[in-house]
Amino acid sequence: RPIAVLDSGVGGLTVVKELLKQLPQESVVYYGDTARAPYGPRQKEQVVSFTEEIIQFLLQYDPKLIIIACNTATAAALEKVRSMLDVPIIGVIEPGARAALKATQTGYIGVIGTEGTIKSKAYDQALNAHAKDIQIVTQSCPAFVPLVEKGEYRSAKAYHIVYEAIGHMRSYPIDCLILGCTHYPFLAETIAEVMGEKVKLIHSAEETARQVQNMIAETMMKSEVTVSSVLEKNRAVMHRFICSGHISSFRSIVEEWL
Ligand code: DGN
Repeated sequence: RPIAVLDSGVGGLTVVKELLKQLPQESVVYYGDTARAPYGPRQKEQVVSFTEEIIQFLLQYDPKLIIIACNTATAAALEKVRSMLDVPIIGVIEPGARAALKATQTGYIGVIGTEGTIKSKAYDQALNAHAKDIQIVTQSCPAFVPLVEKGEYRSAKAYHIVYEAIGHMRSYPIDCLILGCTHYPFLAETIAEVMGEKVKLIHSAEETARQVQNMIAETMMKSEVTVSSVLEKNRAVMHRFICSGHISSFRSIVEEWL
């Protein structure tokens, strides 16, 4: 049974990349809603209904676990869809928040994401659920996703745009900055240059894959070795990538990023 991953477009491939690295024995089925991306500026109700639709579609692959690999969709829809499903489902917000809480020493955590994610306050809630004395500084960065999709990660223009958006965050004693959007890991070097070396960047994708690894290990420990699990272990690993928009640009991004 594969791990199903969904995203508004190509950004969730950063989570797939981590899964392939950390869990090479697992099959993945990925759905990128490229025809309707970006989700960032959309109304919450619309993001919820798109997410529900995609999950219904992915259930035909009988996934062992579903990952909403999009911060905007996690913020809008995770709670609702979780209550409707028997399959375990996780988002990318909780793992990122947990990693930041573990890493911070000053108690000041920065969060950057799309307008939808920042407006939802989902990271604030996830951080405050575990620690009350944390100071959270948030900033939406609508210019970052288009920058990444144009392949501008390290240019002077990229530095200027990143500086304009988050340079002011340096006036707080932030020691952790959550990259709360699937696309931002591509800008990590530029973001690090702007924020300075004392700020640790938290990659939600990496943390999410780690949580999946723990969940799978736990289930394996709980279940006895049955004939079907032995058979499953011996099955070939297969990855499937599906998108709602044009296949050619999606295919070339999958090939380039993975
Ligand atoms: N995947 C989205 C996110 O992580 O918030 C970014 C792309 C978008 O839909 N704006």
